[in-house]
Amino acid sequence: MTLLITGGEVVGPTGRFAADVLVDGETISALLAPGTGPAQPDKTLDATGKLVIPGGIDVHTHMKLPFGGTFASDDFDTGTRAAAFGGTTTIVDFAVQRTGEVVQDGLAAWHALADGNAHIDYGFHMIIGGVDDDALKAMDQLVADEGVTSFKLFMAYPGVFYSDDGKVLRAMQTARENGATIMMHAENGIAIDVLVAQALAKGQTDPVYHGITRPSILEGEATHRAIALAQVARDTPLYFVHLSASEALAEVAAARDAGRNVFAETCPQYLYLTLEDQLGAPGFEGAKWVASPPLRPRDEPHRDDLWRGLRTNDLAIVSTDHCPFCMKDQKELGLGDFSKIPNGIGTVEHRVDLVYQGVAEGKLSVERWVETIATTPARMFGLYPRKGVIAPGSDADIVLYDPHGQTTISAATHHMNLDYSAWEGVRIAGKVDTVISRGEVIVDRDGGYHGRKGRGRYLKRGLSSYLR
Ligand code: DUC
Ligand code: ZN
Ligand code: ZN
Repeated sequence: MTLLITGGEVVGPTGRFAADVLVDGETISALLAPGTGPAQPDKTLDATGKLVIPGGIDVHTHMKLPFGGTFASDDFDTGTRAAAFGGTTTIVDFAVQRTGEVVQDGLAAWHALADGNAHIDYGFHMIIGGVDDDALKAMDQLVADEGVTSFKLFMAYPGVFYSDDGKVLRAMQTARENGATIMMHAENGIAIDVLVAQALAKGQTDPVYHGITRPSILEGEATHRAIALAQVARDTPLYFVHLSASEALAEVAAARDAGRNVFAETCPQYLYLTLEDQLGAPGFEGAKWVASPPLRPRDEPHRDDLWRGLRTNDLAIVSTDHCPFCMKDQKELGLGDFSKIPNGIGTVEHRVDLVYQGVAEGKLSVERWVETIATTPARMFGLYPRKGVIAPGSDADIVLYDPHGQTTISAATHHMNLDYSAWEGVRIAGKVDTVISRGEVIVDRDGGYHGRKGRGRYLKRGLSSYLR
């Protein structure tokens, strides 16, 4: 089966250029001068006026994450189908080991959730919630045998996922030996828990206090501490997830300027939304935007700094931290006590569009958009060049994007299993036109869906391309 994509503008690591793309089966076989492709391919797609980009790669999702007595509302079926509609053709989800659990059991549980259910290809990181001798040995085994080459640690959530500094250091030392990347949730959870208890004692129970009790300086402090610990662990590769604060970005930038193996991502919610406008919405509505780290104050420089960080590569990637909880029966668990609101926002369907809106507003170049949503995620997490680039030999994961289209986000039209949208009414000056996964058109120009549950494959990942 050959597919010829004609007339489009391909965007890749070397820039933007007019080319036709020839797909043979599941992979890209050639990039051709426009009009020079085979006369009779099995199928042709006209991409005139469209950008032809590698399928989006979201390296931070939480399908079915257990949290606060409930589970994230998207599973691998609903969540990866929604991702496909939004132009994302690969996710890397977080398998979970909690204190006292066997790491390999957590990984097996995640395979059981995904196997036969995913619509697009997927890999796993592993959350290590209980660092001990067995967990450290398991990290070696996952890197060597399972294609899991990155491990998330939490400096937040004492009693749930939290690792103290000694545990963080031991996991970093292990990663330094086996080549893995440590992914860090950097917030000072011990101090935050004190502030939370004090707020609740004063009767401050509304969702906005979730943000007020997690000040940005405590993300900056934890970021600094993690960088110091990684230095002690002989410069372990360290990747900060969901970076939200100027103070944290400054720490990352300083470490990178000093030549350290430090990287970071941010998420759309931190680029656009604020503590006052969303988390501070009247009544309980702010619960829709309770996530950790929290949305930051409107009048502080965080959002501008994050966009700048994306331009300068101090922020390498935009992922979503997709962790949806419905208002009904889930977010409602925290009525009258913000600390019981399950933490998370659902965005897996909208990331490609939301970062493109930065292009439309002149904040990012088209090339940088593609790097931050597809190419760098693939390189950072051992999927390149199979994913993240339009090149001969790569998987034919391709999105045709219409830079002249319009998208309006709404819970009425989204595909996530979520009874509200954190992005209700947001308009994007662009549109996902056609989505191809391993050579198969899974979303067509009219929004028709041709994918199916179970077609997505597990990806064994290699080590980061950014390290020797
Ligand atoms: N942050 C969230 O908002 N949800 C799940 C885990 C996390 O770190
Ligand atoms: Zn986190
Ligand atoms: Zn997360």
